[in-house]
Amino acid sequence: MQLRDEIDQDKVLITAWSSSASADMAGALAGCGFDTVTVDMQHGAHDEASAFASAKAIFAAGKPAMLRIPVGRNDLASRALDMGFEAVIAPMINSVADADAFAKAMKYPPLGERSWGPTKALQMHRSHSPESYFAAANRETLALAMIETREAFAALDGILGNDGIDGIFVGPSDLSISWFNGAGVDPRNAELQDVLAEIGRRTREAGKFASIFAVDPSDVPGFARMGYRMAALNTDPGIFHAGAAVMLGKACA
Ligand code: 3PY
Ligand code: MG
Repeated sequence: MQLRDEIDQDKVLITAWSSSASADMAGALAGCGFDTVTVDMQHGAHDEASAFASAKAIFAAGKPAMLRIPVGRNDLASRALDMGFEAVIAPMINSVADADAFAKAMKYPPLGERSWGPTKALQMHRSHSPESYFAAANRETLALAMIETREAFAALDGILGNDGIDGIFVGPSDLSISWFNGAGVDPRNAELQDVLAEIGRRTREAGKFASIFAVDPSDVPGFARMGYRMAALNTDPGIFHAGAAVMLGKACA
């Protein structure tokens, strides 16, 4: 599948973040030059219908679709793969047990307990027969565990040690809340950057894929030096605001 191919090339990928419950908007983001689009069911407005329609729209625009599930909704993780999403991001994976439960839902036996039924995925990925999809799915679809608390940081080696976890996705906002014991939301805090660097380095050393949410696009080159190979750039309202500011600035210059 497309996302695994691109990850294997070790490029730094940029994902758009779709939070408006609109497949049209998700498809439009896919046409804007991003490498992938992530549909957000944790904090975004998507429900299952808009998320699954978005997967089709993103795929139709030639890009791989990723889904962030709400906390603990591992049932939606396997369903997302059946609907053709190529990666699932699971928030608040704070322990080895959380990672195990997520990986079980994401991977077919012997790695996990994913149930067979990739009807829509097969419709999208026509190069696959049912047999070849089954053989490829555990490697080609990605389980990304969110590291966004002190507990998750403490459990990092155990989480990375699960063969069904392909990589991590860092949530720097929640991590800052947890790291500084609720003092505030401060994802760009200087002290936190060392923690982000350590997570990136240890993930690479474990041979796994490191990705992260960038609250500011200018942070991405630094994240790449820390070992991260995917960054999410803001949400669709944020992208609108930034684009509108540029256009209005030119029009009113
Ligand atoms: C965080 O920064 O906590 C996130 O979950 C980013 O989406
Ligand atoms: Mg978070």
